[in-house]
Amino acid sequence: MLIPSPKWLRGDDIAASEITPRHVFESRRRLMMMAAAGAAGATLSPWFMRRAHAAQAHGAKLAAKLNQAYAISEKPTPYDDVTTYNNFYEFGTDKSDPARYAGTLRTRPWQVSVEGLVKQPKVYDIDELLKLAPLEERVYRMRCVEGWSMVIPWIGYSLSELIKRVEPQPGAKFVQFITLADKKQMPGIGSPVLDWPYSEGLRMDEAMHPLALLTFGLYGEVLPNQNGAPVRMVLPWKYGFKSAKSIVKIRFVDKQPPTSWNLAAANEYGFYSNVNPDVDHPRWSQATERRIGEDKGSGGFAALFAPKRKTLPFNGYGQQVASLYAGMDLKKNF
Ligand SMILES: Nc1nc2c(c(=O)[nH]1)N[C@H]1C(S)=C(S)[C@@H](COP(=O)(O)O)O[C@H]1N2
Ligand SMILES: [Mo]
Repeated sequence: MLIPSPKWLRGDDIAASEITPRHVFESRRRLMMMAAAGAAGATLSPWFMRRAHAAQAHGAKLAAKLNQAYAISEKPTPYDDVTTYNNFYEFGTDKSDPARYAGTLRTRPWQVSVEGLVKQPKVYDIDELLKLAPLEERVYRMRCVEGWSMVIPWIGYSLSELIKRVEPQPGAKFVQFITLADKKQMPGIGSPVLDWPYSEGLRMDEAMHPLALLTFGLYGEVLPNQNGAPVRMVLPWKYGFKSAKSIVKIRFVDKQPPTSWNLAAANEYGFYSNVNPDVDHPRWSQATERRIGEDKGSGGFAALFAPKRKTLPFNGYGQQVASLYAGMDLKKNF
């Protein structure tokens, strides 16, 4: 077990491998990977000892006009929290792993294959996809299934813009999103934490909803690798894991597609995964959340000491999206 030194607690960016003998460190990592299987983010040591705090390098600027319809009064989460406290299991299961290890991801050249039941299937080059529709800045609340939340100024355009162009066939009922799975670029792919490639999905009407954002940037810049560069989904009314990162395939299908977290633990992670304070996770309540960055202190204690907030149905987007689920039992269809 790692014994925290004061330096470690201050969050200085020391790899655990530097202060623990290599074989101990590696077996600890293996244990954590196993503990994480079936638990989005569960690990053996408290996360606050592992939070990366190094200020993050900034990416290339990405121009976009703020869409006032999606501007909210809540304060955006600081950039350094958004880019160092991440879930991206392809780079490891610690919150700090993606910021540490995602530098190996090559985001050019990059293609996204839009395929399946569409009249105009096409392999898009990322730079063509980026220019398909005007980029907008939208400030969305994000709620992770683990009980923390952020407010992030994303840049992208509605996924519906792409869907309209590829002309779905009448048989297309669902859309599947598939992440890159390359062992050489993604150290986490070597561990069987999830079924790779990471797969997610939406019903067609959900995918067509204007809130569903095909996302290329945040905070006025291209997406940092750890946040899902060069293109990801952002679905603010659903738990964070629905928003697949670093997408290489968008597939139109007739049946509900398999999704990675549902395959890992079907009783814990449903296909819909709409944010719902009334449906608890089998192992914890979903009634409240802690907003990352709202703590008063400094160092690595952001989520621990941030005040609790009430979680809202559909993460506060009920007015826009509740009608998609009219007549459905949301306790069964969690
Ligand atoms: N490919 C892939 N996409 C993913 C994940 C992942 O592990 N792999 N984690 C999900 C989870 S659990 C969350 S909360 C969000 C986190 O996005 P962020 O790090 O940009 O805040 O990404 C989601 N998308
Ligand atoms: Mo999450």
